[in-house]
Amino acid sequence: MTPKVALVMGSYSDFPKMEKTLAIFKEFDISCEVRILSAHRTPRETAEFAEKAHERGVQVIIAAAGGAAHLPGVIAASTVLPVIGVPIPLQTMNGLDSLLSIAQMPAGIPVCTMSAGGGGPENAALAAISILALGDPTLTEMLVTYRKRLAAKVLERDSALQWKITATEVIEREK
Ligand code: RP5
Repeated sequence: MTPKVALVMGSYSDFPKMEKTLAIFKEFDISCEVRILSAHRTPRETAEFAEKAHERGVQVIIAAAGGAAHLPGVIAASTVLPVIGVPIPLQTMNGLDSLLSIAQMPAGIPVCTMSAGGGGPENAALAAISILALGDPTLTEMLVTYRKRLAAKVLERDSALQWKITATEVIEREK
């Protein structure tokens, strides 16, 4: 069966930064088609991929690129599937170039843009899963559980911090 999500990267050099996206898909037991296609170096193959994605059964496309990051926009130009763009920070401008290249799309051709660096790669997977979850109650449940786990981790750290502050105060008082 064809995977319902596709992850496309502009270069193999983007792959290490996008492994977190694949880890989230693995956690949710979602298989993902993974490709390297460049808007500039392989424009024909990129357009062909985007044009045929729908008929292959792909429902959401994640496109990651850095620098003059046209890949998500070029893919979005050739499909009406939702496209989630992930700006990859390169050394020169720390991701601002990639972020603006992906986010500043002209009206009519949307690209849902994630953050450059930080949680961008993970959030791309979670956003794709939210879209798939519209027609899949099991995925909705899994997303709810995922959020509960995140909240539990924060509250656990909060308790640990409160305990540490109290302990430090007691030690200071008894000095
Ligand atoms: C972009 O150019 C790619 O997405 C990558 O982030 C950047 C640099 O590519 P390489 O020169 O490392 O192949 O198209």
